[in-house]
Amino acid sequence: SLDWTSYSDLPAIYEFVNEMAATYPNLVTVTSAGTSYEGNDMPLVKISTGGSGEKNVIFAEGGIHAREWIAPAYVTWMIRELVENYAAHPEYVDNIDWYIMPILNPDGYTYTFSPTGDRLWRKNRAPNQGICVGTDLNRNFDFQWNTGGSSSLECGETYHGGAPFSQVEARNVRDAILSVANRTKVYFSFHSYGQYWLTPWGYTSALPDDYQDLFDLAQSAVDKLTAVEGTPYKIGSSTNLLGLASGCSDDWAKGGAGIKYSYTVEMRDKGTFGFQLPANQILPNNLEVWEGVKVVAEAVMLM
Ligand code: 0X9
Ligand code: ZN
Repeated sequence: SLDWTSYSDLPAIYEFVNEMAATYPNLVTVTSAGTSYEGNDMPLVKISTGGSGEKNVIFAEGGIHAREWIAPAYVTWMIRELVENYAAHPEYVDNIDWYIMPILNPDGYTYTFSPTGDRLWRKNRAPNQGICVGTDLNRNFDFQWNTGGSSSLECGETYHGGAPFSQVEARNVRDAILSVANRTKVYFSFHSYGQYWLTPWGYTSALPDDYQDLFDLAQSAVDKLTAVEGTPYKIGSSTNLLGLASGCSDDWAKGGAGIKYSYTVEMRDKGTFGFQLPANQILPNNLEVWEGVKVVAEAVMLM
């Protein structure tokens, strides 16, 4: 199993999710949401006690940006917490079906682990027309695609791709979300870094009609997160806190898939280590973020 004292490579993540399914078959089902450009699997982990098939869903994912290693490290840890620690808080799984994708950009992630790759790679690894490789998967979603805050240059770090959903990894996530969208109350996209709990929109500085609902729940979550050891998080819309960025998964989850509570969580730190967060911060990060996620889960039980 993983121990979250170091970062795990792609094979270790696959081994972990398969081991969870084998050890806890009554709680965990692993299916494939599809494969990446390079043919790597994109696992979809369902955590559920079964029953009616009508339960509210929380959909959570991490690793859309290759270099943000803390994202898969958090999401895999949350799988473990829900499953191995089920007895400590059965209500979260008894009342909610969790659909979790721990690694949305397996090709890019592998590249960040490779001695011949690049630790700070962000995009996927599909070639473009020219010499530059990769699309920013978090600019490739079909909601207000290419309306600002993304690059039209293939070599750009935020290249939006040749068309909305041109990238197979983005299509795979889209289809996984759509398969349960009618009962999904919350979508979480885990990223780093900066310590922000972000709401839509990213394509405009205007706020969604129900912004106050999203803000209030985020505030309750961040209160508990910060209470653990004082880590400050800012709450607000992506555009207002980070600037325009269109074609992101969170805007599509809300505006395209109709999921009301769509959050992007930018975890530790604030730039001291940035994307290269030391491994001894994985567990402290995970413990505090989990406190926030639990607040959201409590709310989902009442929705
Ligand atoms: O720019 C991004 O894709 C995210 N920040 S990161 O440093 N992890 O790359 C923020 C995305 C926020 N959501 C929207 N702008 N819609
Ligand atoms: Zn990111």
